[in-house]
Amino acid sequence: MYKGKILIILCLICSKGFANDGYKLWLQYDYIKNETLRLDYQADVKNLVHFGDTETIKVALKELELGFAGMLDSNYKSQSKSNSVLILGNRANLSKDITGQLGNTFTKLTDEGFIIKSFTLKGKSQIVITGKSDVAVLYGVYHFLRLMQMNSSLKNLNIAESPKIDFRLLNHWDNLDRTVERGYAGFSIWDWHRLPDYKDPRYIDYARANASIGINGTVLTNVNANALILTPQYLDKVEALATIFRPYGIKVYLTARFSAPIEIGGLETADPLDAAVIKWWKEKADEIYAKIPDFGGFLVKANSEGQPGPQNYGRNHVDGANMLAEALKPHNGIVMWRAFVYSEHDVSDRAKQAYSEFVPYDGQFKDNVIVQVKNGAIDFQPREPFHPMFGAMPKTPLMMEFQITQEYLGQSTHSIFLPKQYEEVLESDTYRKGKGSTVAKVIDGSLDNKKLTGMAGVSNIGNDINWTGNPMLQANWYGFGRLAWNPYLSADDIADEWLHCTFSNDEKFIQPVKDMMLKSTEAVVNYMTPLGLHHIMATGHHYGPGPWVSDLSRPEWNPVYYHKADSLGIGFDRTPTGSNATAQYAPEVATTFNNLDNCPEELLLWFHHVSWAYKLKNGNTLWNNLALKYQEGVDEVATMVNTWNNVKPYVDEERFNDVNMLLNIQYKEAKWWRDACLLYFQQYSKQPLPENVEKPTETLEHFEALNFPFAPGN
Ligand code: BDP
Repeated sequence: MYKGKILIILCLICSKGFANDGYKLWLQYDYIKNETLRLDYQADVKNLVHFGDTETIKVALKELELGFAGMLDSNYKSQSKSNSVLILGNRANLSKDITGQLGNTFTKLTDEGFIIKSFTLKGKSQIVITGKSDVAVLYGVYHFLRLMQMNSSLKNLNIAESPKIDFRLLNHWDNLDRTVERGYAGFSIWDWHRLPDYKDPRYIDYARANASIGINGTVLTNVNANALILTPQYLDKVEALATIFRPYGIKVYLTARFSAPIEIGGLETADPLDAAVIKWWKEKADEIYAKIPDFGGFLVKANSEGQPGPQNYGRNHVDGANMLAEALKPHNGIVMWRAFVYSEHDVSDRAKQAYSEFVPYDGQFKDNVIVQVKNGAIDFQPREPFHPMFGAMPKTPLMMEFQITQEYLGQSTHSIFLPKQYEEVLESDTYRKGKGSTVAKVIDGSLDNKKLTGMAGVSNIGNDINWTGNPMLQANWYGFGRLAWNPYLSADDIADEWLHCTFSNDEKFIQPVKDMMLKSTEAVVNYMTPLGLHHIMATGHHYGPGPWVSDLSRPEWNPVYYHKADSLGIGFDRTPTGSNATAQYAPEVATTFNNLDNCPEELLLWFHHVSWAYKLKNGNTLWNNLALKYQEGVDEVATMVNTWNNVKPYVDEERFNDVNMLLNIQYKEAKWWRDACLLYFQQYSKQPLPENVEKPTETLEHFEALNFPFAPGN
């Protein structure tokens, strides 16, 4: 009996199928099987010396120990005869001998930038990991561990890296009752009720994961804010989280509900020019900073989708943002004021409204305000052209808001590699100062020499054991962090890093899965919204197709508003003959979008109402091509399912099965999207499906009748 049990346990440990629930994310620190490499690493890191004893340095040491324990033999120290030294410490604590080896590298670094350098000193080979601050050292440590996880050489290292963006933030749309707006990975990880006394160890793992990719801030609460978070009872809870995150270089931020002075302050107004309101926010800021001296600041959604704001009092965004900025200024806090605004009272094209409202204010915001702009002008669609505001506010710091959670992208069921989408946006050229004025250069401040720079990602994290509800979607959290650190990284390199650190170093696994990830983004666009279609999702929860929806109270909430399909054709005319939204772009960009023949085909129906018979570059009519694109998307998912099956030998059983089941759902749902959309649009095109497009097995009525009352995240 006893022997039998041991045998079973041994079998479990030895078999490929040893469970991995994905909790460890990209910090797996798997044992390095290549013996030569492992012995080399053991020699390189045998003697670890550190300078400084702050909480951050302790955390860095602990992480190294954890990494070494996993990747190397546990008794490697006694086995190795090496006298090489691995040195860790902030520049201020290093000896002159060591800093002397680093030349003038420090002058090029920001406070968060790190150096990893090999040299020989007093006959010993040494590697130093350093920077101007302890957090920089921690970032260097994570980079070093990543090199090991990727089985890269540790010889002749000479790395110096600073983040190109200052504020690298997750935005949690988490409510105080632990539901997560647009969250598909369970409930919020913030256990508000049991905070501040119960400190879930998961908070530390959250901080480790973020620090490992350079994320340095987290907005804890939903943009649709609850004023209660600003009451003393909740601020104590926030303080507990801030204290846990501090050693990891992560600051906390909160969403500020504009009407808080009324709701929790007992005032009669929240008018930003009212003296009592100004005083209330100043005192609130002082109160927060007394508890949390490094509090980051406020994120504000005002006068958007029913949220209160300065316009309720006849004031404007500048009045509102600057009033809060004044309150935070003495404490070095910032205001991130969101530009996601559109109104049912404004009959102009929704895509134009944020630009119209904000661009006239360029240069009027205080210097601790940064305007946070979504990547596109509508709302986190599978594909959007870049937001025209990025090319139009040279005197205002603009922060990018990407969505990591997949509100419009199959939620946590569909595998899509979002860095590919982010890369496309960041590489887009605004032409504001001629060719090469990319969105990345706007965001990192280099185009107009801006002082505040930032990138936010709406988090896909919940309390699911694997954090993101789908192991493949951890890559989007990872990739967001890496791009916030360096918006010029390629999606390809990010996928490569993530796969090595998360799954395996075996190229037989890496190559096919990387290929699958890189193609997944286009696949999703194709089976949901090809050729520039957008916002044709079902109502409310946005789960599944709903191009037929036309009866919602606000016109711009209806899919028919966006696709405008009729007997003549399909698409939203945003050229001068239509809404003229293209006029918000630089002339070079507008000309390209305006011209039916030059407009990138993947954005065709975003900018043009095109006849069903219009011939695309490949000679197909629009109708046929649309149908073929839907089919292409479905076929790509079939390939994804196949690819994943083929790499089974390289993946632990638990994550293999998880991803496998999810990919099969994605395949089923891709077909659902294709069939529902094509049947609906066919009513207008009145043409048969081209050959090679599978015929739907259900009717349009069937799809229209589907109902998901409890779809998550709504
Ligand atoms: C929309 C979401 C809504 C958010 C809003 C926002 O549907 O839940 O509150 O964006 O970004 O995409 O404020």
